[in-house]
Parts: sequence; structure tokens; C-alpha cells
Amino acid sequence: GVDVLLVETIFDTLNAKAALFAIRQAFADEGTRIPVMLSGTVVDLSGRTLSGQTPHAFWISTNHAPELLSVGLNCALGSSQMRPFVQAIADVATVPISLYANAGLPNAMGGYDETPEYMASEMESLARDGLLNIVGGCCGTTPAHIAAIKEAVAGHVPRVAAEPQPFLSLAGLEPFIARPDANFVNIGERTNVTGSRRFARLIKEGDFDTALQVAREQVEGGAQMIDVNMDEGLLDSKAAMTKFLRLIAGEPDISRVPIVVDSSKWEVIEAGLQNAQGKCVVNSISMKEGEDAFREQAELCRAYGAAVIVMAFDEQGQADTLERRTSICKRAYDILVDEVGMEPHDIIFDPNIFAVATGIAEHNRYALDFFEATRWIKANLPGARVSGGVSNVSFSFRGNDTVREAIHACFLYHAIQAGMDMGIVNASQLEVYDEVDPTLRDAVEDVLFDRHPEATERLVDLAETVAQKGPAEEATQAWREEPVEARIRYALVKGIADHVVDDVEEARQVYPSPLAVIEGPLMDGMNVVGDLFGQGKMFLPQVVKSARVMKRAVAHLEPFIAAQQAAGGEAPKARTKVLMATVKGDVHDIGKNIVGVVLACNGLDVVDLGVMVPAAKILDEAQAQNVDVIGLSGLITPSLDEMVNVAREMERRGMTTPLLIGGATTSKVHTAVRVAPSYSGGPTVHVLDASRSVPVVQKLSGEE
Ligand code: THG
Repeated sequence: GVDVLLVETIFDTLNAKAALFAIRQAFADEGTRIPVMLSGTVVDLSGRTLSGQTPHAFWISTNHAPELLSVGLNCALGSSQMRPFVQAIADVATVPISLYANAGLPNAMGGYDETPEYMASEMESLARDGLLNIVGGCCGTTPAHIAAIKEAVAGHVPRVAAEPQPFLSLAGLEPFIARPDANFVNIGERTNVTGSRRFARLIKEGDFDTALQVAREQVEGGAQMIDVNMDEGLLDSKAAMTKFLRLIAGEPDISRVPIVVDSSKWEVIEAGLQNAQGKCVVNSISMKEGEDAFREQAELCRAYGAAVIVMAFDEQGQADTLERRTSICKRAYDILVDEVGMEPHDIIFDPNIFAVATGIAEHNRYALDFFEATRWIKANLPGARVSGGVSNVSFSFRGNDTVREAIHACFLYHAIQAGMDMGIVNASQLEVYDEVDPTLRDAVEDVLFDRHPEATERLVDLAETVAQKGPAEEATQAWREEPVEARIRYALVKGIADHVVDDVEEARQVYPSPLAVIEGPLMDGMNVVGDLFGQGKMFLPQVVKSARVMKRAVAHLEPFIAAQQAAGGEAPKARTKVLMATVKGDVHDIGKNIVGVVLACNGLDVVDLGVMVPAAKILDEAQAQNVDVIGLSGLITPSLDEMVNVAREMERRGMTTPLLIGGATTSKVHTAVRVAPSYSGGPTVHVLDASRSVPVVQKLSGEE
């Protein structure tokens, strides 16, 4: 019986997209539709969602919501600090804007300081500037706040929605908008198991770290999106796609760009869409299995909020003439726009780039027909874009990269003139047209334009005389020249696991004990990570990545620590055991779960009791399992009282276990003046965030 559905406090749009998918399905099942409101939340300082997206990327990733009534922000900061984020969404959103902020950030005691009058005046200033349509209050607001806000905004004119921008808009962590006047867009091709022997080997061997490096090189080399393809017979493609995209989510320097999910298996594409938070491109759908399957897949692409590449295939197969290329694209366009209701700017046509200079006469017009088809699509199918797999065109010259690069440069030059908007390319290996040797260029263009019956033979002859280029020199890595402590710090901050075992081993040789390496350079590095996170200069996924580097380092040192203890006649030391729980009355556990991952990566045993855990259960379990540290987590204000209650109960039981306090409303001050005085048996420590959990537990459990 509800009138509106509100998807709120969105900190990760993958999560929100799942909700929107479910809503769409529920609407279909129930045969009903009601308005949907979207409300995101930002993390202080970084100005992004917890998972790293900018407000604009957030809007692009979620605006496929069915029956979208409004978009906005809630919770997070106080009304005054929300302004830049409200402004950023208001600039782009084509629907009304909602804002229901907190009455300020919780203060040290878990209270909220913004008075009704203060909050109302801040909201009024936003309303006066035409940024708001729907207002309210989140944590810490009271009926008095709502009354004051209502009165303050009542006299102001509601915001006028932004004009729709009918351009292909995609997102990773950051927005990617292909305006019609934009330059050619590079899509990185190397993260493709069928297109790169190296990438295929890495995936098959399970070396996902180096595979991520391939993706990073593409982005650093200028790729504005990356094409990910895991189609290989001996591979569980669905699992590989899932795993790789999840790992990419932890690499902000990669995941800032949109993902092109490339597979000829629909279930693999779906797995990809279910694991990327931005707005992706589906590569690809086509009419090869007829119109019904095409329609169904196109509808699912809409439900997932993805743009699509449509290959020029039909029931008869690949379109290999100009006429078939154009007629198939036209038929697909009409179905997508008129029947499925897809926006024309979400459609990208691929009118098939096939290999030229194959020696088969039927292939001679392949490049020319692609150029012509591109021109036709741009003129006749308004809004749609054109893309293609550029490296396909030079397959005949595999093994001769000089000639292949010359072919790519010439092909692209002419395809772009014909209107090609984007292409799957080796982004870091693109030759400039003007720099191609003129003799080679003429020979290539004779082939591309089918200008001469002997064009192929001439190019083949010429190719034999063209020297092969040497392998590109490895990029110098200046940080490898630094002292070992600096290298370890750099590896932790950047999340680079490649050399950490070697570096830690080097440190072990010079430090008095293996434990000293953990307590020295490794902890120093984790502290830098904590500082950067605290300053909003690192995002959560990077912290989790740092923890994984730490895991490798600790795993290397552990046997040495054990051996040293054995040699000294000590019994092998059990791993430090940490028990964690979200306290009774509170269901929030995102932060706690992150802490669990970070601690586990650092070689600690974690016992996680979950959420809404009563004090008696926490302490019974802690005593039964003889844990070394107890961590309490909570997000809402009443949890502060419950934490005091747990501390009192520890006191009553005469416990001595260190008690850690963490979570959004907790603070150093509240911990000091309310929790710690209730418990005298052991230390009570406030832990600011996940990045601090390791040094704190390490110190509490260390020998000294
Ligand atoms: N259209 C669409 N998607 C596509 C293609 C297309 N996806 C896949 C492919 N075609 C585009 N990607 C590549 C990637 C690599 C190569 C060609 C196309 C390539 N690789 C080298 C080779 O096979 O010789 C491998 C070199 C190596 O092993 O390092 O050429 O057309 N929509």
C-alpha cells in the first residue's frame, strides 16, 4: 500500500542498482508502478560516496531507475556542508532534487548540534539559490527542525530541473560523457583473454594481480574505458569475469573509467553487470538469435542500467556487405528505440571490422564498407554511436607490429573522418597517422580503399622489408631505488604487492627480529595509509588493498617468527584473536565488516558475532573463546549507551580484555568520559577507522 519507494543512504551504486533492478522486477510482477526516489550519501572530505564515486557519476549510474521521481542526498554531513554535493547533482539531474541532511555531524557525545533555526537558515539559502525541490531531515532532526525548515523554504520557488543531455553518458568512479564534438574514444583491448596471450596466461594461472596491472597500463596509456573479455573454452568465464571486476573495484586508478563487458555469452555479460558499480557498456547484443532474444537482452540491459554495443549480425550471420550492415543496424535501431524504449544515445553500433589483405577477393571491400556504413549510421540513425574492434583489421599481419600499427593508424584516420566515435584499441600502442612512413601509408591505403587489384600483394612485399620494432623498454620505477623502509611504505600506500615479499625479506635481514619488521616499517606504512584515509586522500577500496599487501608481508614473516620462538624454547604463540560485534539494537555492519577484512589480512584471527548482539552473548563468547581483544561497533546514537552497558558488564565480570570502540557516532571523547570509566580491568580504546584497527590491535597484543 505504499505510495513511493525510497532507495536511500546509497553509499555504493552497485548496491543501489540491485535495488532498482528488484524494483523493476516487482513492478512487472505486480503489474503496478509507483514513483521511486533515490538518495545518496557522501563521505566527509573526499566528497564521494563511500565506494569512491563522484556525485555526477552517481547520477549517471542510477538514473535508469524506473518511475524516477527525484534524486538527492541524505544523512552524511550537516546541511551547510552538503551544498557542493547538492549543487553537483542539481547541475545534472533532470528530475527534482531532495535533501534531508543530518542536524550536523554527530558530536563527540553522539548528539547533534544544529538547531532548528540554524538548519532552517542553511536550507533556506539552498532553496533561495534554486537547488531544492523536496526537503526534510535525517539523523538528529526533530519535529521542531522540520517545522522550521518548512517555514524557511515555503516562500522560495522550487528548483527547475536540468535540461536532459542526450549524449552517451557512462561512469566508473568518475563520469564519462561522449559529447558529439568529443574526440575519438579509446577503449583498452588488452584485458581480453582471446586478444592477449599474456592476459590469457595470467588469468589461467590465477595471477590476478598482474592481470590488474594490464588493466592499469591500459588506463595509464590513455584508455578511456576498458574492454574486459574472459571468453575462453577452458576457463570458467563467469567466475573469472566476476572476480576480475570485483578486483578492479578496489583499484581507483582503474575503476575511475567505465567498463565494457565483453562476452558472447549472455550469462557472462550479466555476471559483469552484477559486479560493476558504474554505468557499463554491454559488448554486445545482436539479432543473431532472432528478434525475441534481442529484445529480451536489450530490456535486461535497461534494467541493469547499461549502454549497449549492437553488432551488425542477424539470423543469417555477420553483415559483410554495405547493404547488410546498414539494413541490420536500421532494423535493430527501430526495435531498440520504438519497442524497448531505449534512449538512442545509449546505442553504439559496431558495423563489423574484419581483416583486410587476406588474399581473398571477397574481403577487399571490408574496410571501405565499414567506413561507408559508419557514415550511413551517423546520418540516418540519430543519436547512435559507432565503434569497432580496430586490431581485427590487421590480423593478416600478425607478428609484424610495425605494419599492424600502420594499418591501425590509417584505418582509424579514415574511420574517424567517416564518423566512428570510439574503438577497441591497444591504447598505449597507437601510431600517429602523420608519422607513418609515406610509402607504407600509401600501400596500406591502397588496401583499405581497395584502390588496386595488386594492393594486398604489394603490402605483403613491403611488410617483409619493414623492420620489427624492439620490445618497449620497461618503465623505470624510481621508487625501487629508495631505501627499504620507503619501498615498504610506498607498496602499502599504493597497494602494490609485487615486490613486498622481497622487500620485507631484505628488512628482516637488517632488523633485530622478524616481529620488529612488522612493528617497524610495516606499521609505519599502515599509519601513513590511516593518515591519508583520514584526510580524504585515499578511498576505502585502497585501504582494503593495502591490507592485502600487508597480508603478503605478514605471511612471509610468520614462519620466521614461529622459528625464532621455537629456537628460544617458547611455545608457539597463538595468533591474536579479536572478537567483534555490532551491539544490541543496531544493525549496521559495513564498517565492522571492513575492519574484519583488514584485521584478517594482517594475520589476526577474527571472530565476528554479527549485528544486534546482546552484551551477555558478546562476553560469554569472548570468555569461552579466550579472545585477546573485544571490538564493539555501532552506528546509531543509542549504541553509545549500549557500549557503556557492555563495559559495565565487563567490569562486573572482572574481565581484563582490552575493549575497542568504533563506529560512526563513537568518538574519542565519549569513549574517554563514558565508556572507559565504566571498565577498569583493561584498556578501552577508541579506534577512528578501519585503517587504525591494525596498529591498535598490534600494540595491545605486542610483547612491549
Ligand atoms: N567488436 C566488438 N568487440 C570486440 C571486437 C569487435 N571485442 C574483441 C575484439 N573484437 C577486439 N579486441 C581485440 C583485442 C586484441 C586483438 C584484436 C582485437 C589482437 N591481439 C593480438 C593478436 O591476436 O595478434 C594478440 C597479441 C598478444 O597476444 O599480445 O590483435 O570487433 N564490439
